Amino acid sequence: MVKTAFITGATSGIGKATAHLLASNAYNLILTGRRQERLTEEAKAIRDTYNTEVTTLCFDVRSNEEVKANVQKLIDQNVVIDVLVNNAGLASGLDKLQNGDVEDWDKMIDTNVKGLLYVSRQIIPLLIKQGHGHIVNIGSIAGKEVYPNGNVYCGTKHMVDALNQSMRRELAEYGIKVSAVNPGAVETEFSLVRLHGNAEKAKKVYDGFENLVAEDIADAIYYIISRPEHVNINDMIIMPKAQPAAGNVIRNKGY
Ligand code: NDP
Ligand code: 8X3
Repeated sequence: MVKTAFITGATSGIGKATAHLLASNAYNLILTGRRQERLTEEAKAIRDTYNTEVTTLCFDVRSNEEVKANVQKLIDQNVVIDVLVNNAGLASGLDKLQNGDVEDWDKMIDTNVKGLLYVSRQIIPLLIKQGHGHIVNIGSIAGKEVYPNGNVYCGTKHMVDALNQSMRRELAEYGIKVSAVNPGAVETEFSLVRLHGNAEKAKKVYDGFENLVAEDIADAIYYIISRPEHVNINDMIIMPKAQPAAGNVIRNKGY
């Protein structure tokens, strides 16, 4: 039986790598993000390479109306969703709280917390109706620890951690599995976005140590969803060898 995965934030980084890995393992995909041209390009590349079905939905997870309208399209087509990867997210700014930009805070809270809630609110009833499904929430080491200047981003990811635990407790009785992956530093577009497009500064975040790559996290997500049905991986923390804790990177040691 071919399975279908719904991945938010599939236009870049972890979401994109997960889309490719799942397609290579015969999953059909529903890929979402705000950049339609990237979705179109990626869908074509995946179909051409893996011969799997790809649906793209272009919407902003911060808009409950857009989320509802797009999930409704799937409901109208009686689509079965086996896996939901709640991945869309971002950091915006890296300032001390007293210097923080309220627009940055709103972006992070609206995307990482409210966006994840809006998507989950629409998809969970489908999974309950189906009587099966697996939700993988992408948290962060920033949801387990905090570090200076991480304040609001860390707060949003602590909320993802809490929601992950809540969902698992609420959904087990419906046969739905809930897991989280919490990575440390992964080189994606994450730092470029966090540093408001400053590519030079973003590159420096990964200087002098071997960061994780998006494929490392995709690999963990695939591991989680490919366990036998009676096994659930509740929570995973994945760090670069050179990052023993949040905000703590050992540089220039050759690893
Ligand atoms: P990228 O910036 O490379 O990818 C982020 C993805 O999220 C993009 O596809 C983007 O798509 C999507 N996205 C962002 N905002 C919205 C929105 N409002 N509506 C819809 N989609 C949105 O970063 P990563 O791949 O690194 O990040 C993925 C997840 O991993 C995030 O939740 C992040 O917090 C988490 N994470 C990242 C780590 C890292 O070090 N990179 C470490 C720990 C966790 P588009 O712009 O097209 O909308
Ligand atoms: C991203 C990882 O350590 O930059 O969630 O907060 S970190």
